[in-house]
Parts: sequence; structure tokens; C-alpha cells
Amino acid sequence: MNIVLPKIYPITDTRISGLSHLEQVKRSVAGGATLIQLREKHLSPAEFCEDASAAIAYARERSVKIIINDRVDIAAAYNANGVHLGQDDLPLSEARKILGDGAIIGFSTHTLEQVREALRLPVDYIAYGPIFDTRTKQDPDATVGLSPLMKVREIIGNRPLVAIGGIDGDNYRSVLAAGADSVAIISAILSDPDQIEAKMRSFNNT
Ligand code: TZP
Ligand code: MG
Repeated sequence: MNIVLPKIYPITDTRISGLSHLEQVKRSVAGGATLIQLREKHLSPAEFCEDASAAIAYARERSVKIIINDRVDIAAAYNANGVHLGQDDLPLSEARKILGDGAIIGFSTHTLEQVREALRLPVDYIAYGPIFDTRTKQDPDATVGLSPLMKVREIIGNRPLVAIGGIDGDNYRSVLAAGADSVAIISAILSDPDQIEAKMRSFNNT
């Protein structure tokens, strides 16, 4: 599917924000988010699914797209717009079989080799990172920096590219200038829950 990514792609984190996924979605949408990823690394599917389904329903009513991290089953069950999968998740071809051609499937890569491999897979966008050091992900892959990101842009041509990892209000312009279509951001939007809407808006407006 041909997708156009928004420049700012917020991802939820209940530990960093102290808020439910639904509440994070509400605040990000208020700040102008149009594509949001729900990322839940601690709760069981049974605990996550109620919050996820409410967040998906809220977003759908406002034409905001929701991508579910890791859980193809939850994305399918609640008719999310797509999934974001990593190198160790369900193979992309299986996710595509389950979700169909209308789903957005994003794929995390951390090396140029993984990027080249991703070109052969049924993905709608490629994510690359961590661009800068991050404390949000447990056991992050090696920080890559901006030059490899420029190389990724060369390798993938005009396919949609998301950059992730340590991106904040000071550095995100340099990441977009290096070739990313979109920057995925967790802590720089969520760390102060009272500022989510304002931070989202200021990323979107500058
Ligand atoms: N994948 C690579 S880095 C990262 C993920 C999920 C965490 C990004 O979080 P932050 O707080 O924007 O650095
Ligand atoms: Mg994953």
C-alpha cells in the first residue's frame, strides 16, 4: 500500500507517561497527531486489549490511524490500521496473510543489511534506529547516528522511512533533513504527561 507518513509519529508508553493508552491517544490527537503507535511491553494481552480497543475506537472516530506494536492478533481483533513488527516478531508474510493488503505494516531495522533484506518483504514502511542513544527501549541495538540514516535513504529510494531512538525537540529537524519521512518519538513527547498535547503541537508546528 502507498502510505504517506506524518512527520511526527508518536508512540505510547504507559510507564513513561503514567497514563492509559487511551488517555495518551486523546492527548496526542488533541496536539494534532494523525498516526499513533500503541506499544505495550509489560501488560498481558488480556490487560492490554480493553485499553487498546478503546484507543482504537477513539482514534477511528477522528480519522486518526492506530498501529499496534508486536501484536498482530490484537490489531486484527480490533481492526487497527496496522502493526509494527521487529526482527524477532511474527514473520511479515504471516502478518500480511492475517491482516490483508489494506493493513499498514511497519518493520524495525537496525543495520543496513536488515534494511536491504526488508526491501524484499511485504512492508509499508521501514523504521531504522536507534538514531541517538535512548533509555526507553530495553536492550537497544547499537546507536547508528545520522550518516547511516542517509545511506538507508539511498538504499530504499522513495519508500517510506521512519527514524526512531532518542529523537527530541532539538534534533528532530536534523533527522528529517538526513532523509527520514517521519520521526517516531516516545519520551520527548510523554515524559511530562501534562505537556503531551503541547509538545505534540510544537513538534507538528515547527
Ligand atoms: N526502537 C528503537 S529506539 C526505541 C524503539 C522502540 C525507543 C524510542 O524511544 P525514545 O524515548 O523516543 O528514545
Ligand atoms: Mg516487536
